[in-house]
Amino acid sequence: MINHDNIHALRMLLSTPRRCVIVTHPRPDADALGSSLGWKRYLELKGHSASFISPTHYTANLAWIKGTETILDFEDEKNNRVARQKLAEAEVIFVLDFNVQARSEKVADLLIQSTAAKVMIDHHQQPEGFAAITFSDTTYAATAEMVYDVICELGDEKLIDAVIAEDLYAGLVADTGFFQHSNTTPNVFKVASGLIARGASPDYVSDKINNVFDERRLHYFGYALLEKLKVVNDGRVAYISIGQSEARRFNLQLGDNEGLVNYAFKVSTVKLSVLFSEERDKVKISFRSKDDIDVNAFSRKYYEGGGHRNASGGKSMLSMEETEKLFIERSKELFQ
Ligand SMILES: [Mn+2]
Repeated sequence: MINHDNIHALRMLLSTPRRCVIVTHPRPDADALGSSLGWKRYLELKGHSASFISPTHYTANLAWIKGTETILDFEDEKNNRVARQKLAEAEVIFVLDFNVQARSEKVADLLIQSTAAKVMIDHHQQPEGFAAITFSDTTYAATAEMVYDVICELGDEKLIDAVIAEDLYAGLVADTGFFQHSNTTPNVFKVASGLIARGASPDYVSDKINNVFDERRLHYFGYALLEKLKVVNDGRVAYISIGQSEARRFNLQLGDNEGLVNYAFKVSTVKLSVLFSEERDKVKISFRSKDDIDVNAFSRKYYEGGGHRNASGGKSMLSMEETEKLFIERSKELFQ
């Protein structure tokens, strides 16, 4: 539910043309990009100026999302200067799809120091209380879904054109796994229906999100599933470990592991699936689970991470071998 006092405050804030900046989380996914770019276009249609800053690069697979050519990539030297200036001049800063300022990495200091009015639109757990206006609701499947409701509550549904609709639809289907995850609520379908009515093409977006491999990457998935997938703990837990030498062998790029962790659920007994990927100084971990297996709590407890109940991330500073061994033991407590 969108809070009506917040809508009123936001309407007041945007009642005159503003210099707006939108910031999302590092390594932005389709929801981060789609919701931010859709919101940016909405602000511009309303007569505001709006810049969108990504703290890091985004994966090339998401470049099809409309508006990505306008992104100020904070890791890019030329963009960085412009982004700093936009932040310094901003009257309103929108924080989308994340809720802890420090998690914006290299943008964090500037964001924290800024005296601009801050507005959070986010669906993750445990939001920080830094924003003047906080739209934070974990019953929303996607930030894009919230942005749609906020625009409608502001009375501007008619301003949602085919570009905004497609951007928001991309975020919505990505975060619901194309309406398959447990976060697929009646409101998700209501918003999807509204977005399609306003011009989003389900077949186009599906093709752009699902069919993005090159031959090398498909071979890599085949290798990972054939050679590296291990199913343990009476078939309930599955994991794949990818070492640095394998990453080199398959020339893995940012985003190439996207989706790999979900394949283990094709085994009907698997309730917890994990991807360990070795980096220079740590093992990066992706957790996915089914039903009431809470990988958010599990990752917070053991792996300096967190996220959602059924999808979270974390890290281990131990070797891959020790990480696996300890994980197999620890995971047993999730099934007691
Ligand atoms: Mn999201």
